[in-house]
Amino acid sequence: MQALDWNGDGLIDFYSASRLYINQGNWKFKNIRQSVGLPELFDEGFKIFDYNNDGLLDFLYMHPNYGPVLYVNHDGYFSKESPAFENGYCREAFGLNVADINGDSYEDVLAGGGYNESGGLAQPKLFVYQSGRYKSSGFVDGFYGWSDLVSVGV
Ligand SMILES: [Ca+2]
Ligand SMILES: [Ca+2]
Ligand SMILES: [Ca+2]
Repeated sequence: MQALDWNGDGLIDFYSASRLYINQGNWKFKNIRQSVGLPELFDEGFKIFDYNNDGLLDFLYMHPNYGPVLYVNHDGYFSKESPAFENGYCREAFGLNVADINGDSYEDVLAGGGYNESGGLAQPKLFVYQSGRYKSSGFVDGFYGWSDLVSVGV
């Protein structure tokens, strides 16, 4: 679950379990997921943030078999950006988070481990933002672990 002011009206909205709830005041919330083009999905973690710094919040989720999947916000409607991740292979990977690791003002993505293509335990992956895409980085190296062993200060 993530709480944020989706529409900038000063009231906190939230996303949880494929539902984007807009706060209408007086403790009333309306799910607008379908009307903004976001899919109904099973995720292993997600993050809503402005990936391309255009002022519109975008949606990133961890597909348990395919790795991170990005939906880009185009004037309030989302379209799947594919493939936005270089070497994004993940299987049974759990969890992701974003932080600007290299200080270029664009959020980078840290994805949990899971398994690699040969069936062994995968290292957590760091994807660094570069010109609208994410490039896999060797920054995270030398240990194996599940996503709950990884923490990024945000
Ligand atoms: Ca709001
Ligand atoms: Ca954006
Ligand atoms: Ca960055």
